Amino acid sequence: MAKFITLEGIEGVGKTSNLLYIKELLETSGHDCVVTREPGGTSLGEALRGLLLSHSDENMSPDAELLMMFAARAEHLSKVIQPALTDGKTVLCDRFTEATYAYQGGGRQLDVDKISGLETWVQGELRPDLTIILDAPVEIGRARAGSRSEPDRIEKEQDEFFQRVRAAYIDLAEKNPQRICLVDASKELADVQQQVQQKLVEYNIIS
Ligand code: T5A
Repeated sequence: MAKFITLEGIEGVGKTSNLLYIKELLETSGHDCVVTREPGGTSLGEALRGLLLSHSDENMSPDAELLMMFAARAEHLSKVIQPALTDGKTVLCDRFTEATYAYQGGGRQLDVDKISGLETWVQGELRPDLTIILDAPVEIGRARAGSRSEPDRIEKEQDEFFQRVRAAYIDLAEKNPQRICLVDASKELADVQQQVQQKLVEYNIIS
């Protein structure tokens, strides 16, 4: 029964709004769920998240950013994700390595081989059973996210950065259709939730 499910997308596209809904669907189907997030999910990971997202004017080097994402991930896998899966629990994670391919690979334009090397080192063979990418045009995500607090360090990037992030996500879904899918998140929340439910059925996570 244990499954590893991740939720992805550009800023403001509705991950937080859909996370609880997915958890409820999973629990109704008998999954014992652990909900977590990246960067974060452990005390070290949350401390790294604070450094990664803090309102700093310092120009963090892209390599340092990449390595911190994977440092947080190594801790998260060892302390939370692997133990939960071993225990038969389903892990529902707000962002994971596909975010690194999209943000550090697409957005920052880092060499994808660096990312896949770290992915193999930190994760071995482990990949999510299903990654749902909530996809919407950058303007929509920006407008939704903009109604909240002051932007964090990554949210301060220009639209072109997020266009590259979105394109990288779409590319990941096209290249890995057996475990990564896109949902049209530009629609109303009820419609998005219906699409999400269909994907969970289609990928045999719930019946
Ligand atoms: N990061 C992360 C990397 O660069 N590399 C990595 O490897 C990893 C793991 C993390 C940041 O770190 C980066 C990516 C991120 O920049 P985060 O908190 O996970 O940050 O991500 P954010 O994208 O900042 O999360 P947000 O909270 O901004 O976006 P959500 O969760 O997608 O959006 P949500 O649900 O809060 O919705 C935003 C607003 O829109 C409304 C909601 O009510 C809310 O007001 N809304 C809708 N309105 C209309 N129609 C719909 N369908 C709606 N859905 C939501």
